[in-house]
Amino acid sequence: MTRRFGTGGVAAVFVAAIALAGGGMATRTSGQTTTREYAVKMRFWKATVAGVPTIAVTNLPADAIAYEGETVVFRVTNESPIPEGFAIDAYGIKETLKPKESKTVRVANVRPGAFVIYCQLHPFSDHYTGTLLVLPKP
Ligand SMILES: [Cu+2]
Repeated sequence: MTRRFGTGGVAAVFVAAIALAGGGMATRTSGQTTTREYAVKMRFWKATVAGVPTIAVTNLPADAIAYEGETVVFRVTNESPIPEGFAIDAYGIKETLKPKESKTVRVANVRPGAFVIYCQLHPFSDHYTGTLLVLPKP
C-alpha cells in the first residue's frame, strides 16, 4: 500500500492526528478536488468480561474526517471470519463483505455533518460504530 500524506499547515496537523489514531489514511488533490482515502480493516475480537466470553468487531480506523466538497474513499477489508456490513445511511451506502473480501466505497462531494458508519448485519454492541465527520470549508 502506498501512503501519501498531505503537506502544509492544517492538512499536516490533520493527517498527523489521524495517523496517531492508528488510521491508514492518504490524501490526494487533483484540480479542485481533494480525495481522502482510508484503509479500514474490520477486526474480530474475542474476550472474557467478568467471566463471560464475548466477541466484538471493530473497524480500524473507526472514524474518518474530511472537509465539505471532498471525496472520501474507504478501502474496506473484512478480516472477521463472518460476513460484515459497512453502511452510511446519509449517503445510501450499504455494503456486505464476505470474510477476507475487500471493497472500495467512494463518497463524492461530502456535505458537513457527522454521519454514522455502522454494520447493518450486527448490533452496535457487537460491531462498533464509527463516524464520518465532515467539516465546513475552512
Ligand atoms: Cu458486523
